Amino acid sequence: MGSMSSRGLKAEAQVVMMGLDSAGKTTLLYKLKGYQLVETLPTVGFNVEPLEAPGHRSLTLWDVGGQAQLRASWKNYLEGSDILVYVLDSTDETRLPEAVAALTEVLNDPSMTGVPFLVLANKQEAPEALPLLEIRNRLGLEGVQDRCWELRACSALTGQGLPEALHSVRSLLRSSRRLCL
Ligand code: G3D
Repeated sequence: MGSMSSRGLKAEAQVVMMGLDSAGKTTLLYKLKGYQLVETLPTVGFNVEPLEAPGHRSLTLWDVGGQAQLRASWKNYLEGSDILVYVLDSTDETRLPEAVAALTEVLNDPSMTGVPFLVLANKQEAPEALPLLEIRNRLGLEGVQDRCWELRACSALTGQGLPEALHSVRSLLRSSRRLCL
């Protein structure tokens, strides 16, 4: 359990969705519900959402950043996660460095070693959104070679890019560390 070789082979995948507050995580979840992929379970403090799509069973939603105290609690939930979905607000250039720093911190957590991740550049329908290429440059993740990752544009508001994002989640879950090198 939790070994590299078991990741991606389990019938059920633990998806962790993170991002700064206001990145659009909650909106994204509600939009996905519109696609009838998500069913909500009432929870306290964080959301655990069983996804009805094959191969997806649970999703944990966390605001990263914020106080160190909260950070300690989200770290507990990284253990056993199969994929990280990291949501960025493409319109918030001011907080982009903070968002990148928080992502880096999550990726460097020992329990995230080798776990694939998808960065969603959300709010792309907004006229002031930073272009995807710009965001790619600012992420500075081109050197990441120890795991598979993807960057995709989306809008939780319009639903643009969400089918492609789900496709990426599935293919990243299938991928093994070896295949990405
Ligand atoms: P969070 O769960 O990550 O904290 P929310 O973020 O889902 O609560 O979204 C924060 C704000 O961003 C909300 O606006 C929401 O409507 C907006 N938002 C989310 N996704 C998009 C998007 O794709 N495009 C645009 N333009 N806005 C989006 P409010 O005004 O309710 O605070």
